[in-house]
Amino acid sequence: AQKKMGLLVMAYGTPYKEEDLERYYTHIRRGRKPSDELLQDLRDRYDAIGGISPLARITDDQAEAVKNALNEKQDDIEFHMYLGLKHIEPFVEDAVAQMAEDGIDEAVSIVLAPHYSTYSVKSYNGRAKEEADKHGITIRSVESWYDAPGFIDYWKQALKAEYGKMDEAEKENSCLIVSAHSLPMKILEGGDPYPDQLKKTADLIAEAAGITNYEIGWQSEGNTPDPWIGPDVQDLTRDLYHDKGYTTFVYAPVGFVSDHLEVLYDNDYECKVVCDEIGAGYYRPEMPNTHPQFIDTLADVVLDKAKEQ
Ligand code: FEC
Repeated sequence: AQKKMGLLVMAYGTPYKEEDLERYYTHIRRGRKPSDELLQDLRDRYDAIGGISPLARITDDQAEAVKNALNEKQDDIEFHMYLGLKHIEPFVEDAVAQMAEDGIDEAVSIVLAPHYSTYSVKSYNGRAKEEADKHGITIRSVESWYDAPGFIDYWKQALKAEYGKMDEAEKENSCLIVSAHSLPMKILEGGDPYPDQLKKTADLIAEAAGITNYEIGWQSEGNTPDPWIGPDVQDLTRDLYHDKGYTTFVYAPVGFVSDHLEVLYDNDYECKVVCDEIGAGYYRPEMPNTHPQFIDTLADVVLDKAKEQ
């Protein structure tokens, strides 16, 4: 008989409608209500990308697609998918409690973010485990998949498509900026692997795509007094233009996997504004979303974890 296993897919979450904005933002700020000014600023950014973020639908589609890919590629395990979000319902805890109700006692979890950090993946996994322990569920957690061959190959193809739009002169004067969400510098004190993993992804995709001009950048840093990991992608763009004379920039926000605010606004608006100001070309490859190769890669990563003894 097929073994029944839970598949816990965890992701950031996004407001479903305008009214959700304040409680969502409050949750991100660990319970501290944002000021009217901060809230308005966030509302303006969502408005600039056309209202609420497409993230909710994309996350649902990704999770469903990974489950389908898993159930199609093998017959030993029947995967039942549960979506657990970090900052809005269904919360990670809701998903695990639902698993328990459905009689699932074993699960594999994966976060829809490639790089491990104490701030992100560790906190998702910790929340899942804490709830699972209450119900006697065993969860094996995928910790990172930033170097999965299919993930690197996805970006190679996506980059080739972008560079294919350029003429030779443009290509020669172009620089690839590979980025992830910035985090407070204090994570580095504990030896967090996040920056090294981003560098590894950058090296692998640049090598695969045959790109020699590339730099690491950080984006979307929060509105707090702490210092955040840099260089910020906008500052980096200006510096590279002034110091190295690049006139075309290609942004690969590989720390994210979907079209959402942090890409559609922070890259496609904010970085584009900088490029327009200095008269440089702006390119941003398509995000993985539900690209079949990307989904298949996540399914493989989950399956490896499911089969670990
Ligand atoms: O709705 C959407 O389309 C956007 C969803 C969204 C994603 C995302 C990914 C990550 N974040 C990470 C860390 C932080 C830290 C803070 C922070 C703040 C925000 C705010 C919004 C927001 N994040 Fe986010 N993030 C998304 C949305 N994030 C909105 C609040 C306004 C702002 O600062 O822009 C700072 C918290 C604080 O103030 O104390 C830290 C990390 C990721 C990538 C990993 C993951 O997806 O889990 C890390 C998507």
